Amino acid sequence: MEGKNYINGAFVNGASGETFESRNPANTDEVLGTFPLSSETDVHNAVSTAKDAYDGWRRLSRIKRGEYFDEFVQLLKKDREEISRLVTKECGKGIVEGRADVTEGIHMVQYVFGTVRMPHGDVIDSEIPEKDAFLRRKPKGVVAAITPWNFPFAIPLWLICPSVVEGNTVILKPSRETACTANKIAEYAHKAGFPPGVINVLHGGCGDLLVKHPDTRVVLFVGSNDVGSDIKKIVAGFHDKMCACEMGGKNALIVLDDANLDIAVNAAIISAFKTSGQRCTSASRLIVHEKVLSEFEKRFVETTKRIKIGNPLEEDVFMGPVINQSATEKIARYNELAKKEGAKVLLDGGRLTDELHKKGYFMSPFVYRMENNPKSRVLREEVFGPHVAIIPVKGIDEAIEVHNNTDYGLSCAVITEDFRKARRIRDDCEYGLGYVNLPTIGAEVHLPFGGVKKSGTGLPSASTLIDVVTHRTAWTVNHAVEIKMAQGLTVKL
Ligand code: UN1
Repeated sequence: MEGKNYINGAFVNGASGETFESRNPANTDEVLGTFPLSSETDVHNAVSTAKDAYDGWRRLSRIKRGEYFDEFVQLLKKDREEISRLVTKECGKGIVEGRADVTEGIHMVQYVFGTVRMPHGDVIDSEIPEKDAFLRRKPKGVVAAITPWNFPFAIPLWLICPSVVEGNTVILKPSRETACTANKIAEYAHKAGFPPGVINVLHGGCGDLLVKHPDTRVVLFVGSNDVGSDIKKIVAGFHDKMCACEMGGKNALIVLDDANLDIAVNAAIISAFKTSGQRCTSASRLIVHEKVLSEFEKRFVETTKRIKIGNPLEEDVFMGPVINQSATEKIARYNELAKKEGAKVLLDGGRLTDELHKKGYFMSPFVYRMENNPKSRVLREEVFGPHVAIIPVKGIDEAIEVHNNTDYGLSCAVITEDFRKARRIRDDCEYGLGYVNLPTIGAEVHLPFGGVKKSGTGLPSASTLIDVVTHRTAWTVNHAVEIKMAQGLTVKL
C-alpha cells in the first residue's frame, strides 16, 4: 500500500517527502505499506482545513450528520473480512481478534448513528414557571485523536465517531505501526462522502505538533502513561484546550476461595494472553486465594502450555507476535526482573526463534508465582506482553489490598459465586471497568471506557466521550411578558 495523508478530502503526500514503513510483525520481511512522515506544514494544512470545515459541519442538523455514519457503516460491513485480515496482518493479533476489533469499530459507528434521533439534552425546571431551561450540547471545534496500534480500527473509531457526530472536525494521528489500517479508515470515510476536512488523517511523527497547535481544542489520546502525561502538561498551558487520555493498566483478576475454577482458568487465559497480553485491559496479575491456589495454578499452567503461537491469520492460533523489536526487549527485561525480585518461575517465556517463528516477534508466556510485595516493580508496572504473576492471598481483604497496590486502575475482574464478596470488590477496588465471573477484557462500546489513577483522566471514551467533545450549555427562555427572576431578584421600578 502506498499510503498518504488524508487532508481536505484528498489523499496527499507529506510535505517533507520523508516516509516510514509499516511491516508485518509476524514476518518482518513483509512491508505492508509506506507512509508520509508528517511535518509542521502537514499539521498546519490539516488543522486549517479542519478549522474551515467546522463551521459548515456544525451547522448541519445532528440527524443529517448521523446519516453519513449510516453510509460509512454499510461500506465497512461489506468489507469486514478484508479489513479484519489487514488488522491482523498489521498488528499481529489472531484473526478472531482482528474480526473483533473491526466489529467493535463497526459497533461504535452504529452506536453514534443510533443516537441521532434520541434525546440529546434535558429540559430543566426553573423556579419561575414561565421560564424553561434547557441543557444543550455544543461542539468544540477541531479535535486531535492520537491512537495506538493494539486496536488500530476500533480505537480510532471510538474517538472519531462521537466527536464528528456532535459537530466537531477531527484529525486522526494513528500509530506508525498500524498506518495501513488508518489509511483504510480514511478511504472508507472518503467513500461514505463526509465533507472535505471533517475527517483527516495525518501519519507519523506529528502527534506533539497537533497537541501544541493553538487551533486544536480537544486532544484525545489512548496509549502509554508517559506520553499521556506529556500531553497533559502541554494542554495545561492553554486556557481553551482540554485532553482526555487513556493510559494503560496493571489489571488483576481475583480468584476467591469459592470460585468456579472452570470460569477462573478460562477467564485468566483470556485476560492474560489475548492480543498476546497487549491490551490496556489485559491482566498481568492473577490474585488467587490460597485455598484454591494449587488447583488453579496447575490448571492455568497446563492450559497455557497448550496455547498455539504462530501465524495470526490461521484460525486456531491463539497468540500472534508482539508488535516490534522493542516490545520483545521490554518483555524480556521484565521477565528477568521478575526472577531477580524472587519469582518462582512456572513457565519461562522468551522469544521463539525456531523455523516457524524466526521471522516474527513471537514471545511465549512467562508465568510465575510471587508473594505480594508492595515494592516489587513487576507487580506494579505495566509490561504489555504475555507476562503474568500469580499472587497468593489469604482472603478478600488481602486480595483488595494487593489489587490496589499499583498506580494504575483500569480493569478488574473477580471470580466468585458469592454476590456479597463481589460487592466488596465492586466497592473497594480501584478501577474503571469491573467484571464478575468474566475476564478483564472485552468492554462494549456503549459503556464508559476509562480508568482511574495513572490509567486515565477520569473522562472515559467510547459512548461517554460525548461529555468531552461537547460543552454542556444552559439555555433559558422566558415565556412571560415581564421579567421574573429566580432567587427573588425581580425588580419593578
Ligand atoms: C485497549 O486495549 O486499549 O475491553 C482497548 C477491551 C477492548 C478494548 C481494549 N474492548 O478489552
